[in-house]
Amino acid sequence: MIRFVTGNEGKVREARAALDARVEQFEYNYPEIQSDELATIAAHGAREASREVGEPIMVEDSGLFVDALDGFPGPYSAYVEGTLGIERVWRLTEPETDDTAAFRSVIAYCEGSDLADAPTVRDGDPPVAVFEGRVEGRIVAPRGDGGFGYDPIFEYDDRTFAEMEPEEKNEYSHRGRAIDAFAAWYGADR
Ligand code: ITT
Repeated sequence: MIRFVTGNEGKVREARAALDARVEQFEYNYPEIQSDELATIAAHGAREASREVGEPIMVEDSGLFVDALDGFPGPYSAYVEGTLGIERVWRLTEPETDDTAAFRSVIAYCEGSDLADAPTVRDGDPPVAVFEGRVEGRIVAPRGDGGFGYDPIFEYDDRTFAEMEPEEKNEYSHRGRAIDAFAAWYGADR
């Protein structure tokens, strides 16, 4: 059983859809460091949480990167969602000619022991394996009431993520892709 340390139930629903019952939500409010790099934030969070929660453990850090806004809100997406709100992020983008954006996700996983067979490992104590996923789309006026967070303003192939069923969003989404990369390494037999 992997403990997914997050306060975000939307993330847990999506991880479960891809990894079955092998994921259990664990709420532990670890201090999130500030960095421009999602992998640095996620790896640091996994180390902090593993000391408190034990292992195996998974932390995910994600964000929306709007091209016309030079990647804003990026690693600050949760803060901006809570302060400006998603509609104002759409309004900031609306006057721009370029409406493209990407969601990015980094999963950090540690189980205490050596992870040398993982494709990307951040050395440290304990070592942390990281898996990344990314999806490109467009920022649009809010539509749909599924999903969570910025889903209503992120359009992929003519529909927003909030207009898709969770399984369908998982097929295309940054988190779905990061989880697939993780699952391909983690395997079915643990
Ligand atoms: P934890 O840190 O507890 O896991 P969080 O929601 O604070 O939960 P992050 O720090 O990783 O997560 O912030 C990610 C932000 O990006 C947050 O505002 C999310 O709503 C948003 N986000 C991430 N993935 C998303 C997705 O698939 N759809 C919509 N918004 C997403």
